Amino acid sequence: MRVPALPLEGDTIVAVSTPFGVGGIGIVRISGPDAEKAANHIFRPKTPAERSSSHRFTYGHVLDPENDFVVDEALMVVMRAPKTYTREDVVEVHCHGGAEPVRKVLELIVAQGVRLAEPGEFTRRAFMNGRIDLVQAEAVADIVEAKSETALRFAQRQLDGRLSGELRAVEEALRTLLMEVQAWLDFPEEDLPDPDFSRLRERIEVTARRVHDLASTYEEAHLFRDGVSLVIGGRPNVGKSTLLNVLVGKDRAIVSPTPGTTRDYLEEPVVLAGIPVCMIDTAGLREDAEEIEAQGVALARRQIETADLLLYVVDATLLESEPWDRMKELAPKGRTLAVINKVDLVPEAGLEDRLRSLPQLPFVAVSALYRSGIEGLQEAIRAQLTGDRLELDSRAVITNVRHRNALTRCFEALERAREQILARPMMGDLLAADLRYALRALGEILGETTPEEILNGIFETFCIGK
Ligand SMILES: Nc1nc2c(ncn2[C@@H]2O[C@H](COP(=O)(O)OP(=O)(O)OP(=O)(O)O)[C@@H](O)[C@H]2O)c(=O)[nH]1
Ligand SMILES: [Mg+2]
Repeated sequence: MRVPALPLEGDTIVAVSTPFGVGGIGIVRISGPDAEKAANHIFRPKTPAERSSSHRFTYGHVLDPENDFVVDEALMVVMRAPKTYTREDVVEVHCHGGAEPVRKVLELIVAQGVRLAEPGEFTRRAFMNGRIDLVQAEAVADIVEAKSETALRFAQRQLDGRLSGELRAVEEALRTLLMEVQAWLDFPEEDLPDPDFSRLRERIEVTARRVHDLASTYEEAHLFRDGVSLVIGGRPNVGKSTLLNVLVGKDRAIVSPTPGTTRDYLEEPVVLAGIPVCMIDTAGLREDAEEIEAQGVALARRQIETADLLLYVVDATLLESEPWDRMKELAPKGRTLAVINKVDLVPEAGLEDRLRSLPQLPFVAVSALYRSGIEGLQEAIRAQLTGDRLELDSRAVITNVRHRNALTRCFEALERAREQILARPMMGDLLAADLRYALRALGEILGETTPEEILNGIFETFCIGK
C-alpha cells in the first residue's frame, strides 16, 4: 500500500474514547512515542513487573503523581507499535465510566506533556501511517454512525478493503493503459509499432463500464447509510396520523375523528426494510383552514416538496371526490405512493374496479385502523425507494457521495479518452491527459492524491477520541 506523502506529526496525543457521561467503563486512549512513559507515570500495577508485555491488560490503580492519591481502580493495556490502531505506541487506560474519574485520568496524562487529540486524529494517524486508506478511514466513521444493520454491513465491507480492492484493480488497469500510451508518445523515434488502438479503446470501455457500474450502486446503497425522509400527506381526517402510528409501531401522533387534528408536523425515526427512515406526519391539506391550521398546511407543503417519498393518503370512502389534479401538482414526480386507507369501510366488491380507474400512480390499499395491508405497504415503500435496481449482496458498494462524484469524474475522463481514440487526427497527448485525470480521481478516493483541505474536512466530522 502506498503511504500518503503527508508529514507525520509524531507527537503524543490523548483523548477520552468513550461517550461523555456515566457508563460501565471509560477509556482514555494515548498514541505516540511517549504514550507508555506518560501512562506509567500515573499507573501503579498491582504486581509490579519489569516491563508489561504488549497487548495484555494489567490490573492496578491510577495515582496522582503529585500526592500519590488513588484516583481510580483501572486496567491498562500497552500496545506497542506497529500492530496498533495508529501504528504508533498506543496505551488505553480503562477506568470507571463516570465523568469525574475519566476527566481526572485525562488531566493527569495531559500534565505529562501529552497533547489533547483533534477529532478523528487517531484514525487520521492510522491513515497517514499507511495502515488503512482513506476509504477505510471513512468506513470507521460510517460504522460508528450506522443507523441500520444494512448500513453497518456496507460500512464493514468498506473497512475490510473490498471497495479499496476494486478501486485498486481499476487503478492498475488504467496505469497499464497509460504506460503503453506514454511509451508510444515518448519514444516515437524508436520505431515502436503503434499500439493496437481498437484494442486500446475496448480496454478503456471495459474499465469505464466497471467504474460506471460501481458508481451506480450509490443510488440505492446510500439510502441505507444516509436514510430517507418519508412524508405522510393528504387531506384532513384520511388517517395519516393513524398510519404513522402503525408504521412506527407506537402511539406517537394524536388521532381523532375531528378533521384538522395534526397541525404541526412531527418526525419519528424508524427502520423500514433495512433503510433508516425519518417518518413525517403532516397537517391535512385543505384550502379553507383557519390561521393556525393554515400555517400547518404551509409547513406540510414544504415537507412534501423535499420528501424522498410521499405517502399520499386517500380515504377509500371519498375516492370519487379526491382532487387528483391538485394532488399531482403538489406531489414530487416519481416519488409518490398513494395509500388508499379505510378500505374496511367500503364493500370489497367493486373496489378493485374503482381503484383501477384512479389516475396513473402506484398505490396500495390498507386499513390503518385494523392494520391490514401494512406488510404490502412496507414492501411497496421499499420497492419505491430502492427501485429493485441492483443486487447489492456481497459486492463492493458506494455509499459516500464523495466517492460517487470522484467516480463520475473518472468515468467522464474515460469517455473523453475513448472519444479521443476515435478522433481524426487523434491527439495522443490528450489521450494520456485524460487517462491521467481518471487515475487522479481514483487516487483522490483512496487518499493518495487527496488535497489537504478535503482530508481536514473528512476527519473533522469524526468524534473526539476516534
Ligand atoms: N374505519 C377506519 N377508520 C380509520 C382508519 N384510519 C383512521 N381512521 C379514523 O379516521 C379518523 C382520523 O384519523 P387520523 O389518523 O387522525 O387522520 P389524519 O389524516 O391524521 O387527520 P388530520 O390530522 O386531522 O389531518 C380517526 O377517527 C381514525 O380512527 C381506517 O383504516 N379505518
Ligand atoms: Mg393527523
